[in-house]
Amino acid sequence: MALLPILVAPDPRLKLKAKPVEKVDAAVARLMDDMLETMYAAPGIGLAAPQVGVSQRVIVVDVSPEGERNPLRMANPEIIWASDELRPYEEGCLSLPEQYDEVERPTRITVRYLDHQNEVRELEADGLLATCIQHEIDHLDGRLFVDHLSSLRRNMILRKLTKMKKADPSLGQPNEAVAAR
Ligand code: K1U
Ligand code: ZN
Repeated sequence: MALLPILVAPDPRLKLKAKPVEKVDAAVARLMDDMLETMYAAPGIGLAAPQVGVSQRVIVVDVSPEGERNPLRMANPEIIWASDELRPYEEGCLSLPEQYDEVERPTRITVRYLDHQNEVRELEADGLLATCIQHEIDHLDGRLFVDHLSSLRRNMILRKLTKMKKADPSLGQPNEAVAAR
């Protein structure tokens, strides 16, 4: 398995709509495993392929408490039902380091996807799992959590990150650059 560099916004690759996976073959299953390793190392509770520069509809999620692991690997995830009830949650994002803000999303969802063995599955999710899956599917459509905020707040966060990247050009670069910090 391999650790993959995570892109930091603003980056045009984070704004693209990712392409559906035709089949979860060995290469896609390997990508899922590398993304999980990268997510656990970050650490994070989710990761979408565009965040590691791969424009494919693949996400991984694990919202288990520390010390437990229940990884979910999903290709072509689709929300087929969402509750009218919304819940606010203070979100973070590995592509927006050190930035947090409240986003409201449906409390409960049903998601259909292909698992790491190319089997079609459906999952009913609520709470943090539902929030995280929706955040990751947003990445596949080129949307970041800041796109749910006012343009004033979004631009403030993106300007801060532009400054952080200027001050530390290794942010979001491959691991050799991180190791050299
Ligand atoms: O997509 C991402 O960038 C990952 C992101 C997922 C997420 C967080 C919060 C709400 C919705 C989606 C993160 O994992 S940010 C880091 C984080 O939340 C966390 C890190 C360590 C322990 C617990 C949480
Ligand atoms: Zn994110």
